[in-house]
Amino acid sequence: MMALEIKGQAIPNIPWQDRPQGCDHVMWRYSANPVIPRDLLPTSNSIFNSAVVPYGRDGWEFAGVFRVDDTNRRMRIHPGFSHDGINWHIDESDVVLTGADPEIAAWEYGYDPRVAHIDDRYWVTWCNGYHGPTIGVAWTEDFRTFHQLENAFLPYNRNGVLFPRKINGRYAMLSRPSDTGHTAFGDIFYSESPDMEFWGHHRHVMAPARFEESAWQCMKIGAGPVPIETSEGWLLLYHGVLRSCNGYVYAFGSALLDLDRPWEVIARSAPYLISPREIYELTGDVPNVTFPCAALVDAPTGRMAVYYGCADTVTGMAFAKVDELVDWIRRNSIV
Ligand code: BMA
Repeated sequence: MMALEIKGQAIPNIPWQDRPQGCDHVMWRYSANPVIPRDLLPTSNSIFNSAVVPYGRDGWEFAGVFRVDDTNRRMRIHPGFSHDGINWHIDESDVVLTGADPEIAAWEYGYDPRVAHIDDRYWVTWCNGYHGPTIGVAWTEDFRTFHQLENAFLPYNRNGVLFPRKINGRYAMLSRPSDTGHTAFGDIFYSESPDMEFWGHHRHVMAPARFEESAWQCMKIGAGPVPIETSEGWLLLYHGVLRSCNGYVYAFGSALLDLDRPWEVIARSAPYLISPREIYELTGDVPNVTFPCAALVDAPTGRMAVYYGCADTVTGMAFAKVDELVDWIRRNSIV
């Protein structure tokens, strides 16, 4: 095994479960999945594609923003807090956004949030309704008040994911241009910004894979959790979609991106890490969906805990060791 350095903080209390006996997969599911049930709130229809970070404040150890679809089937984002990263206290009301131009602030819908801790702020990006889906941006220090900026891109765009630090002096974001519907295409692009408002320097990162090579990611792909910085490159988890005779199937895999030029792909896994298999991934409001939006990493041990939406209904967790994962990507790369 290579000596891999992980740039990030220690999370000694990271949620964790050892790889089960007899399992030889590089990533394994939490045995008590799902960790967040659909009806945790009195008015929730489903709680899934959600993002968490370490947060040692107000007596909590972790905080996050959660995709909560309510019983009107409106898509909303709610703050949540946890002592152990597994049992969550999610606010009944959705996030309070302040400071935006009223034109932008008019709330249509918000879903699939990600959170990046950059310097002393937690930056939230999400799929924000503004004449179609685009990328909303806000920052918070306390997960109570969220300061909203301009939308990052023109519609239509989804899966906006910030890097956890500036790259070459600018904020950096991955995103996936799309359409107004259930987009049947999609590549991952990279963009830079000096101020989190104006985005440019757009670069192509990855297209869907060739069907013959890696079918689970042959229709569209989109960035998942905030990338993890390692000495081998940025470790990216991303979802990929296959169109079966029964509809879309959402699995996820991973790639390594160049540290200084993250639009250059060093390696990319041909096999998936997780694909719908368990009953809570196979059945729900949208069957056959595993959709990662966050990963915690304890830098000293390389333990990684991934949060992923299951069948657009509940939230599950999976685990891996970062050094084993990087090694696995390199050994199974289609690049
Ligand atoms: C995508 C997004 C995700 C969802 C997925 C599967 O377009 O809406 O939130 O998990 O479809 O329905």
